[in-house]
Amino acid sequence: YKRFLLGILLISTLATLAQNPLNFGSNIKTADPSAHVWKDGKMYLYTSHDIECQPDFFMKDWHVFSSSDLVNWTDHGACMTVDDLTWADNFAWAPDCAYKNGKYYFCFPAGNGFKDRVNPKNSTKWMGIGIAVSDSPTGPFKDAIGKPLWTKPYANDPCLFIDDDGKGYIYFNGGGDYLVAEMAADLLSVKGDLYTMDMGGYKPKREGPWVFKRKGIYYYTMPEDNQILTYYTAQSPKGPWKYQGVIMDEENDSNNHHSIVEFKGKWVLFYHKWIEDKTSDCNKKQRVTCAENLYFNEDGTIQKIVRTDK
Ligand code: FUB
Repeated sequence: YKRFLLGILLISTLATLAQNPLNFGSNIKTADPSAHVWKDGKMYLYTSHDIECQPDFFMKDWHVFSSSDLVNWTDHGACMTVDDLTWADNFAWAPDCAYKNGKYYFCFPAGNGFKDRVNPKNSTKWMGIGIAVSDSPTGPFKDAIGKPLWTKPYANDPCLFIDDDGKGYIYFNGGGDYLVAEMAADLLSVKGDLYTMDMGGYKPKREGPWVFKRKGIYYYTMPEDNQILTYYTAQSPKGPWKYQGVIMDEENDSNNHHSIVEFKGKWVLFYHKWIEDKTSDCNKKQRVTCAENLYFNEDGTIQKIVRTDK
């Protein structure tokens, strides 16, 4: 009888762990997860949203999900859409969120125009980064400045990092350089110039930076060549950065946007993977959010992660 009970326990544990892609309770396709653990100890994921069959990542809204155990998720719905903006009508791409002085700052890229792949000179596509604020981690978020933080360079994929001293830094994909800007104290504008960081001479094409701090070390992580997750470390939030290696290999020759956060004493990597959606007539740009445990070595280096279905 004891063995039978143990067997049942084992099966139910395995069933609970089998959770990649994360089960958000619907067929929604999400990408670019930015993970944060706020004051209530819950994990919050801010994601972009793939719309079926849209060309060139035409995306219209951002979503929030929360969980106390990373298995059972609450879908809080869209926290903002491009319809809420006066300065953009498309490209609701990879967002981030930060908390400061009782408010949540949703940092998002959006844009307009289109990319002409046949005659690139006819392209009108433009993207910038905005800031929206809410008293709640799940929104709704309201555009706080009514315009992008800047119009040049073209910018997307922001990571809004708040250091232990309360200073905010925005890292982003901006016209091909590894850029950072310090934020003003109210997080509603940039203080000073955009700063090109020293990456130690190693400069692959990249998007989706994610910065976090652990034991006094700053980690700059990114999908190198938009696909392979790699990381750098530094002693200051603006670098200089030292290349450290690969966190996760690419899969299906597709992009992989991620975030890394500590949750209940363990570190977790969130990322998206591309799937063939058999329920859809169109398999383009169908991404789903996944998670893996992430482990550090004694010296602060990160152990390489192999994708799992759990
Ligand atoms: O989801 C749209 C774009 O694809 C993101 O902004 C990039 O990081 C890539 O994941």
